[in-house]
Amino acid sequence: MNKLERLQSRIGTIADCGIITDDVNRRYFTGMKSSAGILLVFPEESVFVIDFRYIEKAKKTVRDCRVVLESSSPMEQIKEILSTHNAKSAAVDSETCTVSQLNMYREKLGVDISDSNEFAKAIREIRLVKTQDEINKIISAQRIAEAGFEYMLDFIKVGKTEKEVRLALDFYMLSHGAEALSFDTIALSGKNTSLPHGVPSDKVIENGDFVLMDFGAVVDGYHSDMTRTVCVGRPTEEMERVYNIVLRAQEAALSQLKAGMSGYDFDKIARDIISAEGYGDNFGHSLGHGVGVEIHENPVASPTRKNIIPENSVITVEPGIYIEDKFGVRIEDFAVVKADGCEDLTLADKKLIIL
Ligand SMILES: [Mn+2]
Repeated sequence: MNKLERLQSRIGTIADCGIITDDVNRRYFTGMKSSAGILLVFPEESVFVIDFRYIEKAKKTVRDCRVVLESSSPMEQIKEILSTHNAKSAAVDSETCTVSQLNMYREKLGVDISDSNEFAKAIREIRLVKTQDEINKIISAQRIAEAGFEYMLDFIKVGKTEKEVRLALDFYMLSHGAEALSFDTIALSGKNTSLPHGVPSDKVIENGDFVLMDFGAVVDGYHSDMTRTVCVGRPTEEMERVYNIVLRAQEAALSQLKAGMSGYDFDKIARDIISAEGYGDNFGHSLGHGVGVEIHENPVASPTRKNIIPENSVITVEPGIYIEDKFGVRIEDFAVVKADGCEDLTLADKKLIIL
């Protein structure tokens, strides 16, 4: 079953039809990027209503559902499609449908509109488990990011600013096959590395600085995510010790990751190692998150979540230690979860690199 057939097989227990209108889920199920369009999911088929700007491409590329040109009165058209399928009810995706869309459907479509979380839940459960094709796209994105990291090892020097590092890395990824960046690249140096999600500034890299880069590339809608912390010049004894604690926590978590484990237990592996060294309060974020058509998706690995990490999900492993006004270290890989372990998708070196 393809992704859309999996959703079609579940829609019947939720409503007679599911309505998808947000860019991410529409692209996930149709395989086509667009800024408009409505995907109607029925048990027996799905119908993609798309306007003139996209119709030629949709007819050529969309294979898993019927493609229909949007008319000048789309609500009337959708009402008609619902009636040919004898649909008496429809469900919206409660995570992305706006209140005004919901009101419009209730006013114009003439069927019962369900705003329960069931349809959203079904979509997220399907997205949680990746197909090999999705994993291949994620790997392609990761290979671009890693090449960018290698390039940066030559680029980073005393005197460059954080903004220059960020621009060089972004330019590299975008000119080597990335269709977009996974998120605003984080490039920090020295004291600024203690800010887990700091913003690149005009600060100049100095001798003895850590440089932390958190970045990713997007290929065919699929994201990658990695973080590396390197040192420019000699690190202090404390910097080296903290780096190696984070590395040990990261490698321990990766080596024990396997399907069926809870996000809580997975997070705890790294957190216990960091806490035992006295840095528990300096690791103030969760260990990991899912990655796919969005940069943050399920499964989550955090001290507050008991969700199960299933086979063939993709999750980041990113412990960190942040010491205010001094420095921070984060090391992030991401991996495909398997029944008896995991496949690390990140090949870049993790030993402390001194430039
Ligand atoms: Mn991440």
